[in-house]
Amino acid sequence: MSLPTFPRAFLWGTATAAAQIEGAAHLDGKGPSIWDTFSRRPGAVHQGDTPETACDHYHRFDADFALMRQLGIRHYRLSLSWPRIFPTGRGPANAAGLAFYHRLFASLARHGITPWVTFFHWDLPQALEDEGGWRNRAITDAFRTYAETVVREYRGAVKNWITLNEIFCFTRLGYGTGQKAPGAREGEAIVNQTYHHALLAHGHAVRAVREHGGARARVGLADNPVIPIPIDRDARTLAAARRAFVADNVRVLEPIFTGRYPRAYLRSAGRAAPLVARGDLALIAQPLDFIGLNIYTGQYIRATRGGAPERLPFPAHYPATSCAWQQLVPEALYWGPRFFHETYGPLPIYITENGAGYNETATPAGEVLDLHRCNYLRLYLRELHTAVAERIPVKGYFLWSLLDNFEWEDGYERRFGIVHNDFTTQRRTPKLSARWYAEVIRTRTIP
Ligand code: IFM
Repeated sequence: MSLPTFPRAFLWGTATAAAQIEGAAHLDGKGPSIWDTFSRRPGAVHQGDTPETACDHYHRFDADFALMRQLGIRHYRLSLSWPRIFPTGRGPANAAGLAFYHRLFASLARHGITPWVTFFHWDLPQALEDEGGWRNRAITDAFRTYAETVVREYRGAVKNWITLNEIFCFTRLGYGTGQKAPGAREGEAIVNQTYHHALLAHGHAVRAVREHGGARARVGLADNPVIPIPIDRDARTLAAARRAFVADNVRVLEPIFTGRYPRAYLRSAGRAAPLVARGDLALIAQPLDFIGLNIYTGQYIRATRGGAPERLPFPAHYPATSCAWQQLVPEALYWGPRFFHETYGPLPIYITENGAGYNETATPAGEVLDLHRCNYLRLYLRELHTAVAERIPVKGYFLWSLLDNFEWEDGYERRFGIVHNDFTTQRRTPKLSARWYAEVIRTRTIP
């Protein structure tokens, strides 16, 4: 039996984020981020863990990139730390912060690894939060300066830019439910406004890349849409799932890809609808070079009698990773790209995150035999292969994550790495899944 084989041009990478791996939280002039502050709030993060040291990647990136290279990983998605570059969010840039990323990009180049750089992956400078954070439209000016500064600074090293990571998480979960930093619990109007300000920041980053990034620069967004999974292939079920795809992702994908908030959304939001100034939607809806989809799970859908989507709850004991939100739904890697493509057209798609959170330990012999992660990846990548085989334009895949790291409110309890990290010694041990992924990359097949 022949194994599913990916095209030669398909990119394979891993992904990380600054606050989750760098550590050096107060070194070389870095300012505090909202995650430095939030993690010190009693009860906010598992066992009071903080990003203070994390994987100490700040001092170990060279060895980490050598390991990536050994595994055959040639593409790397990382994020810049805004408070490392602008310690208070505004004012003069921190020369030591800028120099750190120059060293890091030089090391990537030496190892033959291409960077994919996210401007913002949740570590907002605390000083900007003190001014209201994403609630305050003024944040978008600070973001514009930050984006222009880093694009000009690194245009020689970086061609692939990603504006923001998972708008839903740092707006709704940061300002609505309070489970993520800054841990606020605002009403719907403010939450909707934080989404809108995030979209404006996205627009500024796109503009910065177009104006200063050089001819070969490309830019996209890393979004984590809710992925509806039709429970069967009946035409009514498919239509209901398509409707759910638009409705459940309306705050981000519609304004970016259609240049408007749909009337139905504005009507249902009522007085909680975001305040939109003239020119905002043109800024937000500038054309992108690709979309990044972060996909971990999905939601099964069937059609009601009237054809509306009915979202099916997961029954007890439905298989999941050790994260409560991460049910195993491999088909999400098929339906996510397919619904995006059918709804918003022929943009290249990258899976900018996919992976599995468990809490495994090493065997007495020191191996980490993460069979569950290998299995998860195998099932998901087979589905992705089907999408590619059907000519949905998925061009690459970034596995989350290279290393076990600071998993936000779950602290160091939840491990997503294909490389195990001992947070006491900082010893890196490739897990079984790292070897498995290296084989996928080498053979372009899913064993
Ligand atoms: O660790 C996170 C990442 O920062 C954003 N996407 C989901 C991952 C796993 O929870």
